[in-house]
Amino acid sequence: MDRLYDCWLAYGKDSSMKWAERYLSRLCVLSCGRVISSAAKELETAYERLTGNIPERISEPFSGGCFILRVNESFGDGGYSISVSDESVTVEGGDENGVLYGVFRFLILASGGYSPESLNITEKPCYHLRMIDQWDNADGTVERGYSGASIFYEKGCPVSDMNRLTDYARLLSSVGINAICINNVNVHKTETLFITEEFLPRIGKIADIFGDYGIKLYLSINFAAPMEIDGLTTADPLDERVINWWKNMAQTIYRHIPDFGGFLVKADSENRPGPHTYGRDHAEGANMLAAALMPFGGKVIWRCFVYNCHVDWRDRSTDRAKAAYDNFKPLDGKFGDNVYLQIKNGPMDFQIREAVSPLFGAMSHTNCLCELQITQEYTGQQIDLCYLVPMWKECLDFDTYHGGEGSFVKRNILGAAGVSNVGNDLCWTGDPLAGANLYGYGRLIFDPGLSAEQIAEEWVRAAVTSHNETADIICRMLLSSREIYESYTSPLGVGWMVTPHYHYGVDVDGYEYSPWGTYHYSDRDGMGVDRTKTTGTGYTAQYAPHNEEMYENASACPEELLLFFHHLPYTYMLKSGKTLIQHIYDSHFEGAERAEELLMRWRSLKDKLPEDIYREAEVRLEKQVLNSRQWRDVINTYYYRKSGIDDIRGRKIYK
Ligand code: GCV
Repeated sequence: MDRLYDCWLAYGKDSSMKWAERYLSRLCVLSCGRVISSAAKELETAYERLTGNIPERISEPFSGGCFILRVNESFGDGGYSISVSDESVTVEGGDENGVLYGVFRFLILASGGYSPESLNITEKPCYHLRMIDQWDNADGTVERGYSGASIFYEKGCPVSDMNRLTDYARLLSSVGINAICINNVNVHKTETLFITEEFLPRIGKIADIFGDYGIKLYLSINFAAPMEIDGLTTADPLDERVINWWKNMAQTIYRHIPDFGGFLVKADSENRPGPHTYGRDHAEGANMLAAALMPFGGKVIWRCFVYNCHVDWRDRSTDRAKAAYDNFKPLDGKFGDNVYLQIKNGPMDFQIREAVSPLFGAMSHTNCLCELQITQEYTGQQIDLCYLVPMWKECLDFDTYHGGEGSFVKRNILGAAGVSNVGNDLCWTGDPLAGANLYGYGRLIFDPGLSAEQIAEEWVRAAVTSHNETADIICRMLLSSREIYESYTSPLGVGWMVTPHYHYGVDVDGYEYSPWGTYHYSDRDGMGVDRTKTTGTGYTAQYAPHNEEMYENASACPEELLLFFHHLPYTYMLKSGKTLIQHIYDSHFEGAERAEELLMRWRSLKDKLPEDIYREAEVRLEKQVLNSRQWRDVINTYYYRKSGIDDIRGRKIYK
């Protein structure tokens, strides 16, 4: 066992574990089932790691100390209660998953140094769908993966050694994840065949592993599969042959995987096939698949990341931010009961700062999920430190005002899907500190009311150190990291300015004249995208009136989003009393300084941290310092050259 590999399930590496002897030496399992068996096994693993012994299995509670597991339906699906007394710990779950979640919760917190007496906890998940999306490909690569190769596939096939997948299932279920889609939404040739007899036996084995931890398996499908697999001449969702093809396919899948979750679909997006080819809309496409899965209880998760990626930058009237709403709002209420629309948190693409998607709350007659990106595509690629929970909370806490004040995104959705940041690196997430994002995603969608601070603290204590002062410093590093990353990258919500395709590092005009629709429109006088109704693209009108007004007027618009909504002169005066150009200079100088401070703070902890965790993170923080300097100098020089305006503080800008 290895500290890096174990992540937040590193029982007993750190602190005194008297509680283990007291509660874990006897195990009393009063309900049965495959997920409860996993819960019991986890307790055995923990006890063995802590003490070197195996707990005794007993059939009745024992007053001299024991750990009791049972199902008690009153706690609801996935809900649980932990009761700690002098003699015992009792975990009762509303179902088997609830028991497993309660066990993990106790173990994570107790091994993070929280006293067992403080762990009388009753919790219930806020959403019934808590999903992870893998962007893994059959050839072993991971699209937007920064943590090594896929743990699911190698050389065109699903892996046969299930040990790593079992440990992944443990990590995910320990934070309440109950669904996983195991292949990339961009479905290529080999993955198109995953739904066929050729691959289903092997996919079924993976489903079994995750099923043992209460996690349902989903597959991303290719909308044109009937043509590619069986040579049909069409994939038209209203064509009888196509309808029957998918019905037969559903039967085949469920024969192999009786608890199969369903399909995840990226259609008519970034050159993927979809119903538009046949003059059909997204509802017609999704409902056809949903009807095939319905008899088996399966779901269709249909992505709203639909936009034209072939726009002409000369045409100022098109706006990529408007695309999802334009495509889906007219279809509200037309989707089947087992269809879920998966909406990215923002209308563009997982930038460090963008507005919240106007689709949330606007689709009041449709099942909606929020899609969050745990993998740090645009947010530092697991090199630069960026704890994402504060950003996700902003989205979930956003008041859409559809249905009046208090219509928060978190109340408009039925669950979430997070794009995984995991690969076959020893520590799973490239940067060990990026483990906080995987942990944080699960915890946050179990209970969106949790604070970013609490989640960070839990994770640091379980995964890095339970030493109070050290844990506190790391928490503060995490909590400041998003702001730091934002301050040295693209300013005030305008986004992008990254190296095209690769998306790490600065290239201010990299996408400026490209077909992707991601522009900042900087000229000699000013910058930003005018998305107002009055003079711009009209995007603001996609929000409920309260938010529309807020975004429409530059003076009411939250300043961190100013350039997302407005094109403004460099001399525009911000509320801080600084001009826009001065803000750009200041934030970039400060951002690079603060990145360096992160490194210094980490170095100050060298002797207090497990060596391997220290080393892996240090290398990355060093790279972050260089990256932040490059961003600082390129952005400052670029805007100095455009505007001809000096930094009033006379700092070094390369001219
Ligand atoms: C999986 C962005 C990413 C793509 C990703 C796409 C999506 O465009 O750069 O790699 O494709 O989003 O979410 O479908």
